[in-house]
Amino acid sequence: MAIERTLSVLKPDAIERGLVDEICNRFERNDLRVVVAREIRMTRAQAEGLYEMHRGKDFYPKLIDFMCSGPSMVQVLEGEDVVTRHRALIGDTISTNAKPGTIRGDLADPRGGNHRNLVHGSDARDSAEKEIALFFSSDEYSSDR
Ligand code: DAT
Ligand code: MG
Repeated sequence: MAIERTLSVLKPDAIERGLVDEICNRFERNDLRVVVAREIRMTRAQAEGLYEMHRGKDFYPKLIDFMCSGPSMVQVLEGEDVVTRHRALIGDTISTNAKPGTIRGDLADPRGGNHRNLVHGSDARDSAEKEIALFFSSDEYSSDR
C-alpha cells in the first residue's frame, strides 16, 4: 500500500503567536511524523493553489491576504491514516466550534476573523499530493533517497 502523506501549514497566526513548538509537540504526542518542514513566506500563487476550491466565496479574499501576510511553516507528515488523524487533531474549521483537546479548540484566537485558525490540513489523499507539490519537490520527502 502506498505511504500516506498530508500537508500541514502552521499559518501566520501560529508563527506570530509563538505557537510552533506547542503545535509540533502535539503532532509528536499524537504520532504524526514530520518528514520535511520549511518556514516560508507564502506567495499569492501558492495561497491561491492551496485554496482553489474556495475561489469566489465571501471569505476567500481575506483568507488569501492572511496566508500571505507573514511567515508560515509548511510540513509534510507521513504515516498510516495521516490525513484523517491530522485533521482530527486540528479540529473544526470554525475554531469557536472546535472541541477542547484539538489545536484550534485549545489555542485559536479568531478575533480578527475565522481564517485565524492556526493550522491547515489537507482533507483527502489526492488533494494532499497536489498541495504538497505547491511547496516541496518529491526528493525532499520520498523515503527511497
Ligand atoms: P479547513 O481549513 O478546516 O479545511 P475549509 O477548507 O473549509 O476549512 O476552509 C479553508 C479556510 O478558509 C479555513 O481554514 C478558514 C477559512 N474559512 C472557511 N470557512 C470560513 C468562514 N465561514 N468564514 C471565514 N473564514 C472561513
Ligand atoms: Mg480545507
